[in-house]
Amino acid sequence: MAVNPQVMSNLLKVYFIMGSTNCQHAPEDVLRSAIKGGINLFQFREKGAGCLHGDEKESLAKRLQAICNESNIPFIVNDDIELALKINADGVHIGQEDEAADVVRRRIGSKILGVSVHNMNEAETAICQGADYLGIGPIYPTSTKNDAKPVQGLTFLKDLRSAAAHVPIVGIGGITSVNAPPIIEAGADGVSVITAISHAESPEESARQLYHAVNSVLKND
Ligand code: TZP
Ligand code: MG
Repeated sequence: MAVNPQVMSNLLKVYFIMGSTNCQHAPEDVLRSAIKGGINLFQFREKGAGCLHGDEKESLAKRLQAICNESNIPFIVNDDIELALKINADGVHIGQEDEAADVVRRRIGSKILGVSVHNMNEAETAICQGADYLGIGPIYPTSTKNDAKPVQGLTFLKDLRSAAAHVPIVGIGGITSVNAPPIIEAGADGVSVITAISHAESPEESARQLYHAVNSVLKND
């Protein structure tokens, strides 16, 4: 763990994830709009048919990182540790198919480390190996990730929260401002979304609604 868990929990409230293939307009414009609406954290996830590689990928990463920096939004890179180190990103997010979390932790030092987990075993391992937060999902059906695991609903999230009272947890998969509240009630610190913001007519308005949906539950704690 490199980041104070309370600080991490606050960053997870509205966690926007995207890459060029998720956007119907210029990714820079989508990100600027989402930041205006109140996102707390951003992950660059350049994946899927037609995604950028090499210099083009790095160039987009740097442009999006610069936009995040202007607003003090931490910039996380999905999977690509080399890129994260090269551009000095604030952190990385890895899945179970990527390098082991302890190896990644040694490579990135005190940067933020997020790990996707699907069961208690994976969660315990990720925490022991230095994860700052755990990603849980897909909570609801999603068509954004074609190799997504089966929909989990809220059961694992609730079990994980009971077992680990203070571990920062974020839900992912098919989340909108309408279905976000039960995820926070089940114990997540926040929600991560791709389509709900990237395809919204107004990413700003969508991010604002997600922020209110999450905070309306947290305030009642
Ligand atoms: N991991 C599990 S579901 C998912 C990822 C990356 C996709 C989430 O995208 P959306 O559009 O918010 O459902
Ligand atoms: Mg991965």
